[in-house]
Amino acid sequence: MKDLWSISTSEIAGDKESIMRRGNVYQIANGYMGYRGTLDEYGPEEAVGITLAGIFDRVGSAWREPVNAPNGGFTRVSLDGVELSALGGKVRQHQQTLHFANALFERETVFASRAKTLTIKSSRFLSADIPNLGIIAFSLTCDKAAKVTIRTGVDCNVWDLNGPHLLQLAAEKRESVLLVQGVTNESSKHVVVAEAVELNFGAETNETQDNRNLRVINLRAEAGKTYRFIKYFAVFTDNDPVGRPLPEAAIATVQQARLLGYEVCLGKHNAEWDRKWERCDVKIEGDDEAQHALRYSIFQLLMVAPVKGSANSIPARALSGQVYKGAIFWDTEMFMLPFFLHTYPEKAVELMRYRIKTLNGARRKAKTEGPGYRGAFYAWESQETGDDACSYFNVGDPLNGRDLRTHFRDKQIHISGDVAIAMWNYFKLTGDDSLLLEGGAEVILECARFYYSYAFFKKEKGRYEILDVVGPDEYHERVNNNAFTSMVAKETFAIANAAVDHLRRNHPKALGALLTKIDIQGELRCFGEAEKLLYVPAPDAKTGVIEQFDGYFQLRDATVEELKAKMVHPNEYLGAGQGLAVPTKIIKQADVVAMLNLFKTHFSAEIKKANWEYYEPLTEHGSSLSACAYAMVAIEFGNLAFAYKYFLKTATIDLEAKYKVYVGAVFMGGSHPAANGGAWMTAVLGFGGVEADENRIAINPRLCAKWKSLQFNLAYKGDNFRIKITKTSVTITPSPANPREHTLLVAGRPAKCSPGNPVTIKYRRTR
Ligand code: IFM
Repeated sequence: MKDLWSISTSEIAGDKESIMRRGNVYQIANGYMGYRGTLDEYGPEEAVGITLAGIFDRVGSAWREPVNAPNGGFTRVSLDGVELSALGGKVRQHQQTLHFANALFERETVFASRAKTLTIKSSRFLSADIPNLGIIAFSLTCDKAAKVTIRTGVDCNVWDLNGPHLLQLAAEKRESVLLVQGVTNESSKHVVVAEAVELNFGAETNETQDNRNLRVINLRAEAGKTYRFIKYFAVFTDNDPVGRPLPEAAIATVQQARLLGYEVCLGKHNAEWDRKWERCDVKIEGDDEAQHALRYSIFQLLMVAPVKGSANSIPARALSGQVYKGAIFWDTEMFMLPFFLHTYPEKAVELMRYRIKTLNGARRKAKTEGPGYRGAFYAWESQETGDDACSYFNVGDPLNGRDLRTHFRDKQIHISGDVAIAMWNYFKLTGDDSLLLEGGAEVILECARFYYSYAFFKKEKGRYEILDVVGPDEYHERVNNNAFTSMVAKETFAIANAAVDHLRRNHPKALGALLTKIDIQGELRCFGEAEKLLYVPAPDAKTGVIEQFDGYFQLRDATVEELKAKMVHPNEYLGAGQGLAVPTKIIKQADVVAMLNLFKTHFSAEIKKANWEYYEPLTEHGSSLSACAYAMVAIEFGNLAFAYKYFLKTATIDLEAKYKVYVGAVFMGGSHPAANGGAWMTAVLGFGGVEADENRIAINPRLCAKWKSLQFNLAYKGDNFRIKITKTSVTITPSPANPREHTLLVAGRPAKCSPGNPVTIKYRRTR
């Protein structure tokens, strides 16, 4: 039977591409850093990476990217003078496992050399309790007496796409702790790694060569005896508010951990993970494949969720490396946030604080990006300051190496509305308006201000239009009246008006101060008018189909297969100036369908069906965000079989690791947290039929054929509920700690839920 809490393999990934994919699939992370799923003895060639959240660097004119820390987890062993590596052709047996329950990576490898075997075992975790800390238990056993040398310590030869990022690297040993310090090239931020061991065998010397700070332990290993040691490493940077020199903080962290010992540290780490799963696990009865893939997806999100107080967000490739510049896209607000909002609001608040922290960057972008733009134009690819990391030439042509002009940065303006909607959803679902007062309302108003400065009033039509944009379908650039973008802009005006109303009623003083601070009083009236008069393409009266943008219906008919057959390079980009998709109706990803999903209560099931049927055959699904949007809309009109197929596609994206790793000439390989969030959304909001707003939670279940039951937790306005859905009933168990009664709507019927008392409501499947 499949273990639903782990993944495992006995194969060694040998070629570059497989090593890269394996490193993503088996990564561990704790929000502060991600450690790729590579083996202890690997180096930069095998893309070992300890990628740090929220610290970026740029070398020359190359793309700015997150910094990888020196590898404090490095260990390499020699047997009778022969250095062992899983890639060295001496492996007799290998097994590696990643445990979802506590993000523990284990490997066991048996090497055979000169008639002797040596078994290496290691278990590694990044502490969920102390974010700067990583711990590895390492052991080796020889079947015959042998001379063994262990080199363990900190390897500064880090994998970089556009590095090197750390300059002035200095290595030393303070008492028994190895220390490495460096500064980033662009903004001189310090990065410090300390390593301590708990080791009581062999003779130890120190070796600082080849850019490594190592202990060399020589021992005469006895036959059959196991030699075990524990490594503790800590990473600190100038982003950590430690209030003392970073080396001191790093040394103290590893020394304290060593004092506590492996078991105690692991126990604390496990306790944190138990709490995460207690709140966030989803149980599917009757479908192990779906259960496993969904759990892996949730696991990925939990691992990379920002550390408390960091105001960091989650990059589009999470912490799986420097890919995609470690940048934060709309992926976070639209695809990951719902999971955190519904299960783990303490993480959602960090994601939203990140947008408050980067508001000034968004203001700078508005000022510099276009004529007369005002307010907040959020970065398409956002890093630590909120200035845009997206280049005007963001895709390379794999045929000739030339840069292609793309308009992701300057025209994909829906990003600001995505942020505003997310900010408002945080308030609606948590009931907590403190974030609005902390800067959230300012974000919303500045986003509305941006759209007002961008919108064009067509006198002859008496309406505002949003012109010259790129919607989610990036294959068609600079289009007018893109339905998704216009709808998001309209909603932003509505939210701005609602936020002002809320503050006026509840925090009039704070509202007054905010309006004065950003000098926006005079514009509020305009937002009201824009909310009413902003044009959004409507469903066609006959067909119900919404035109994706002006003129879309006039584009050439084509099929995805036809375009693919015309490609002259496997990584060819289908958009930008001359892309094959540009003159055709072929779209990159859900666009109108993404809108129908985001604004699901605005449209009937018939409209959803009509648009889904029209657009799905025209969609390349060239982005990992696409499948879940199509799955969720399919559920809305009852195509559960399709939805299930696309749910699996989304949920297994990183398990199967078969996604494309090049967009044009640009390497994009890494994990896909937005798809992970999409898997959760499809299961809980889609099949579970959960729909929460500021007034209530409604549950309209549409379980797919295979699922006997679906169980999950919901956090709502500070209270918690456990929900179990079967094919005929919904059982709601409100937490006994809830301070009040709630009324949930189950298949349209009110269910009174008082603290601690389970309620079961029978329902009939309508589709
Ligand atoms: O944000 C997405 C975009 O919509 C399509 N290309 C990939 C980006 C990051 O996932």
